[in-house]
Amino acid sequence: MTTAAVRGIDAATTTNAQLIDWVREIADLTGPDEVVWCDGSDAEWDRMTSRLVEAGSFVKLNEKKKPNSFLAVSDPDDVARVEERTFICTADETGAGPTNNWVDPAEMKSTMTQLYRGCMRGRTMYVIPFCMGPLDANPPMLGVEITDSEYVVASMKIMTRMGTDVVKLLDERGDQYVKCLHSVGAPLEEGQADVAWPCNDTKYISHFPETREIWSYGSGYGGNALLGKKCYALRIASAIAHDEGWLAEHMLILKLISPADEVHYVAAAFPSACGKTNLAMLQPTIPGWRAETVGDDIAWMRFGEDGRLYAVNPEFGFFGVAPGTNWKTNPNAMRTIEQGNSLFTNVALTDDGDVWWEGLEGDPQHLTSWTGEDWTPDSDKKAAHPNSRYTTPISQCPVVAPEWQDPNGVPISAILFGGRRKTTVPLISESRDWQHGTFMGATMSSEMTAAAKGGLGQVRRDPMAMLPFLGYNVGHYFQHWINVGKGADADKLPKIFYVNWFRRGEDGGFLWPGFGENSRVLKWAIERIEGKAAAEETAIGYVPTPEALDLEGLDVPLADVEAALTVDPEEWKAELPLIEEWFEKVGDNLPTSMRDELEALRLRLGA
Ligand code: SAT
Ligand code: MN
Repeated sequence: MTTAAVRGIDAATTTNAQLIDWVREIADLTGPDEVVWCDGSDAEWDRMTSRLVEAGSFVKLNEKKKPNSFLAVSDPDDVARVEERTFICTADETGAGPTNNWVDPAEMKSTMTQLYRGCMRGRTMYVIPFCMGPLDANPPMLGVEITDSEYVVASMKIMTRMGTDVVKLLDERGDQYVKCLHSVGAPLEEGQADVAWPCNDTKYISHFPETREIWSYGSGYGGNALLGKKCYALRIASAIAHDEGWLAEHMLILKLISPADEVHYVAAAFPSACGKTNLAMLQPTIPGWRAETVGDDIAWMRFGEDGRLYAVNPEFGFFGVAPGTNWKTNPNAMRTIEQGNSLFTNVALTDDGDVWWEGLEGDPQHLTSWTGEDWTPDSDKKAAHPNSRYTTPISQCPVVAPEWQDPNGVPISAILFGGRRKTTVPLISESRDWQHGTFMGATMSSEMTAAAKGGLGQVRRDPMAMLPFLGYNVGHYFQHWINVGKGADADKLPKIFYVNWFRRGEDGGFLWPGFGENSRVLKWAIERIEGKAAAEETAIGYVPTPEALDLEGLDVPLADVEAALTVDPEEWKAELPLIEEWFEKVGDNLPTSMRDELEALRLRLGA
C-alpha cells in the first residue's frame, strides 16, 4: 500500500514534521486502510464505542445502571500482562539487568519490523497524542501511540490526557515525546470477518529506553496495549528518572487528613492486585480521620524547591481489579464507576445489562460469564476472570483530592512498601533511615497474583513492586534510590515503612481485617513522623506496641493484632538465605550498602 492510498495521512492536525514523518513511515510499514488522528473528543468516543458495539466487541451496558459504559471480553489467551514476552532492549545487556528479558535493540527491531509488515491490513490505524501527567507540567511528558485497536483508543481516553490539547504541545516539542507503536497483529484479508477480540499468539512488549520507544505486538490487553501506563510511565520513565535524578515508582498516592486538619501525603508500593486501588480510596474507620485520592498506581517523584519529595500521578483514570471490589471493600471505587463513562473487561454480564464479578454484592441467579457461557451459582467456573478490570475516570472519584492535577505534585511524608505474605512480615515496621528503608524495598517479597500470567501464589522478590516494571538494571536502581537519599536533606525525606495486610493465623485466616481498618496502621505511621507514637525496636525495624495502635472500636481479638505485629527471629532467620539468593541474582551491580544492610540484619538477628 502506498502512502497516498492511505486515507487520513494528510489530515494531520499537527505541524510537527518529525511526527508526521514517523506516522507516514509506520503507515507504509503496516498498511492500514485508513489513518485517523484522534482528537480525544466525546464524539470520537461515541464513534469508537459504536463501532465496537457493531463489531460485537463491546456490549453497551444498561444506561440506567452504568450510563455510557461498555463491557469487553478478551480472547481467553489475552487476559494479563505477559512478563515472559516483555523485553528491555538496551545496547548493552547489563543495561537491562538480570531481572528483565533482554534482546539487542537492532535485532528486536528487525524481528518486529517483519511482524509489523502489513499487520494493519483491513484495519484503521489510529494516532493518539497523549500526555502523562498534567499538560501544564514543566516539561509536559508527551507520547504518541499508534494502534490498530479501537479498544485501545477508548481506553486511552479514560487513562490519559489525550487529543487536541496535546497536539499543541507536540507542535512545539520536535522529537521530545515517547513513540509508542502497537498492533494487535491481526490483519484482515478482503472480505474476512473480524473477531470480537483480535490478537496474535506471538506477542512482544518491547522497550527501547535509550531512544524512548515502545513497540508492542500481538496483545490487546491492559498493560500490554495501553502503552502510556506501565510501558511509558514506569519502564521508560524509570530510565528517564535515573538519568535525571528523580523517581518513577509503582505507587499509589494517598492524602490523609487528621481530626486537627493536618494533611499528610503517603505513597505506597504494592505488586499488582495487592489492594493498591483499595488503599488509594481508603475510607478510614477511625473517627475524625479523612482520606482523599491522588493516584492509585503510579507516582512520579521529584524534589521541590523546599527540598521535599513531591509526587505527581501521571494517569487520568483507574485500571482497577474488579473481583473483590464492592461497597464494603471499596465504596469509593463503586461510586466512581456507578457514574458511568467506564469500560469493563472480562467481567460477567447480568440479565439486565449490568456487570457482576466475584465478591460484588447481589446474588445473581443467572449471568453470562466472561467466556460467554451461562453461569448460575452452581457453576464451577468463575463468572469474571480473576484479573478482570474496570477502566474509569479519576475525575469521577468522589474523594479525589482537589490538588490531584497540580503539576508540582504533593509533598510526600511517608513511603510504604508492602507485599502479600502469609507469614514472617509484620503488619508494619518502620525503617531506621533512608538506606535501611531502601533495603526494605529492595528485599520486598510477595505471593504472585493473577495480574501476570503464571506462578500464582508463589513467593517472589519484587523490589519496590517494580520487578515487572523496571526499565533498567535493578542493581543500578537500588544505587539510584541510595543516591536520591544522599542528595537530600535527611529531615525532609519521607520516612519509609514496610507493611503486610495479608499475614495469616494458625487457622489460615487473615490476622488483620485490612481495607478501611488500615487507617489505624497509617495513623501510627503519621504519628511516628510527628514523633508522637511509641514503638519497639526489633531486628527488622521499629514496630508498634499493640497499645500504640488505635484499636478503639476494632472488632478483632487482641491476640490476632499481637500476632500480626510479631517479629519472630526464627522466621526472619529463615528469610535470610532467600534474601541472599535474591542478592546473588542481582549480582555485581548490587550496591555494597545493600549487602551491609543484610549483614547488619544478620547480626541483629544473632544468626
Ligand atoms: O495490565 S496492567 O499492567 O496495566 C495492570 C497491572 O498489572 O497492574
Ligand atoms: Mn499496577
